[in-house]
Amino acid sequence: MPLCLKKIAIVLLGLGLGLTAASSAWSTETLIDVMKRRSLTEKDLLAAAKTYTPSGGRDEFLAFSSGGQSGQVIVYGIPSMRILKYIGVFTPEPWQGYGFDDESKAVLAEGRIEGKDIHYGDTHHPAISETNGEYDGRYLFINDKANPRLAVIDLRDFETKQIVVNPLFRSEHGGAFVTPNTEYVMEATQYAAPYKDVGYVPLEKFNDQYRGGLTYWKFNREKGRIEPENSFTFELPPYSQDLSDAGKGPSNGWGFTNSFCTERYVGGIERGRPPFEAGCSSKDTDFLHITDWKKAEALVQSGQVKKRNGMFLITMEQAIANGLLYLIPEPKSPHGVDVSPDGKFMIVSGKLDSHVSVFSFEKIQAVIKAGKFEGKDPYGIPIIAMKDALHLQVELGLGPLHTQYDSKPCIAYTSLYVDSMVGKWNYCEGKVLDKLSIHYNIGHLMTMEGDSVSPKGHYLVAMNKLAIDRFNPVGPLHPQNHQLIDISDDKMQLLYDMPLPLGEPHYVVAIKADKLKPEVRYKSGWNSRTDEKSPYGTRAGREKTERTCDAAGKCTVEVMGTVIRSHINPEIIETEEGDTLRIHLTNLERAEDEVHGFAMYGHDVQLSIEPGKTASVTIQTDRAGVYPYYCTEFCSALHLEMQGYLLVKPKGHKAEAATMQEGVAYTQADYDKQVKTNVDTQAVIDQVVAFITAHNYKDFPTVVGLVEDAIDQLGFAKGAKEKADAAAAKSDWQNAMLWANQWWQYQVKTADLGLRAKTFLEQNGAKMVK
Ligand code: K7E
Ligand code: CUA
Repeated sequence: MPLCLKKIAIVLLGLGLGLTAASSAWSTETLIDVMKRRSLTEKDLLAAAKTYTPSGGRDEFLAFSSGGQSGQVIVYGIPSMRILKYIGVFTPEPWQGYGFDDESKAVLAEGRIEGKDIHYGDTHHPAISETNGEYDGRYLFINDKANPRLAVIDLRDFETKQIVVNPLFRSEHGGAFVTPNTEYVMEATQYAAPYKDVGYVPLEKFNDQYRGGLTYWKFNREKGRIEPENSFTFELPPYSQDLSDAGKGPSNGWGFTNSFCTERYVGGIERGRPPFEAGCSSKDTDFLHITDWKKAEALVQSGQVKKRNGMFLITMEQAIANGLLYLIPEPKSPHGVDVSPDGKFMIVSGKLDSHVSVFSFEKIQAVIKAGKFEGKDPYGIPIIAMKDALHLQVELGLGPLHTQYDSKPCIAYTSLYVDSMVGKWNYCEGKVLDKLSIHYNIGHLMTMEGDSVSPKGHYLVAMNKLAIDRFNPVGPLHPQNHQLIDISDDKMQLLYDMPLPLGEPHYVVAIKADKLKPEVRYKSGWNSRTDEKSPYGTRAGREKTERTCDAAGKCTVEVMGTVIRSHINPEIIETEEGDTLRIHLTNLERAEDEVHGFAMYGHDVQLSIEPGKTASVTIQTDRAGVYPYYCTEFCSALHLEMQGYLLVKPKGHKAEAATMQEGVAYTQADYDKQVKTNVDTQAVIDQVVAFITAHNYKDFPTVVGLVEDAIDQLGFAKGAKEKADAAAAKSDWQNAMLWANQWWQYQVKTADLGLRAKTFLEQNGAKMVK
């Protein structure tokens, strides 16, 4: 046995976990055997122990990753790196019915660009809402670089609620970044362009008529929505503004946005001009833009700012005259600007410079107060000399990009794109502390709550631009690689590679999982996208279908339906060729995770109806035919039977009077046998009910939901029993047997819910109340 293996064996034995004898209880292979077989080292095992989360275990942090070009957000746990959800944001996502039900189609429609549907988004920077600079776990914002848009996701249900389109920009990058109390969400342009209310402007007029900008989107916390009418934009020079960050602590009220291509170069290879990349990197410095949003807000409120295309636009002249906008040279082609947790420093890295630059907010303010500028840019914006604003610079490595903060004071981590490394350093004293190689070409990096006033330390995730050979090959398009790094010691330790099979994620934010309070069900009949009761919410027994025709003879069939284990009500929908069909389905369940789906042949219909939700879909039934529909979530033992037919009748079709053909003829004996089963089942239900009611089940919301559903199902059972009894009284054994069977189906669901409730109570320490 090699020494290191022996050591592990001793440690495990010390914990009462024998490597040989004791472990054989569940495995004939010992830990040592597995290590040998899989060529694992002691270091591997240690790393595994730090990330492995046993079955049923929960993660300490939840990460929200940009889904890049997928237009989605990826949710995963840390340290397990298990993916939990893809949230549809700018892109339809069928599993969630996003972009398929009428409610979410309305959200996506908010994101139309100049009347066109956009079927993707290029998401870059997620941001969690903050209260006093701390992540509060209520909302998530994310930007779309390609079509300047911002989305609001509610973290109570992880659904996208709103998309706003920037009315001026034609590209953006510096969003979403929130101010310390989520008063505003920042969104800055990337590629300068004429504002959207102006059509064509030749590139020859770039300096005069192309513009950048920075929008502060006003967020209404109570409503959980952005208010475009109360938002404002800084007009900025046609530099390529890049990333932003909001000040905090002493710098609260200010925003920081860096830029590249302040050369204002326009390429044109086909015209014989040197490409953009040559002309956009010729100067040694670009500009960090500093904006005073508090003063700007006051200026807007004073009524002195005019709206342009529906957006308050603070012109450069206004911003200069009111002292709202300043520039500081920053090293060549910078990419990140990250405000330190105490709000005193702004760290900027130049992609083409090996230094990270630490700017001091105090020094910046001193220059502004003294009015001692080194000059003006071509648009008259005052320039603060770099030396007057710098705290220090550190030579960290090649291609520094983004910086994140540790829970320990003055400690930062910066991604080194060209070196493919993470650099750990002290930004107060300017000392390099540690470097770790990663694979390969890191973009952003992220520490736990690393953007907040109190980063939580523990872990860092490196978001690498290339994965190359890290994973089993899956064709020329490789997965992304997020690498988990332990930062709790002085030396960083690489723990885990996670392939991310979606888009090119840019930035990620992670929050302590216990700050999130997601709900498990909606209030009954709920429109989850508007957060209001749906006018189409339907209760059990109130299902109905109505056909109405307008004066022009155009008819609409409106279905107010319900879904519950294990049927869709209605099971038969009839329309006439040419009718519009509107189906509204309410999930009557309250039990956790009892979701029903709804898919229909030939109509691009796929809904996700979570407990309490009402989802609607509108289709044109323009071809006569038979269209099966069914539930798409395996919701119960009789899930496959959760089905129905849409019958689109030809115009002028005359129905023949006929009874339904049935496959089996039932006798009284069949009926009696079924009734006996039902009586036995009821005895089981009674036992379970006795157990539940003898305990303090009302203290467990999960169980209360299950019990409510069980009571519903039992009520339906009673109704079915009455129908069975009535048919039996008339010796109609066919219907007596079928209703007796339906009575039993309801009992089975009742028993299933009851047993889930009982198990929950047993596992969660419920107490006897009698
Ligand atoms: Cu560096 Cu869009 Cu933040 Cu990509 S960005 S890495
Ligand atoms: Cu409901 Cu399957």
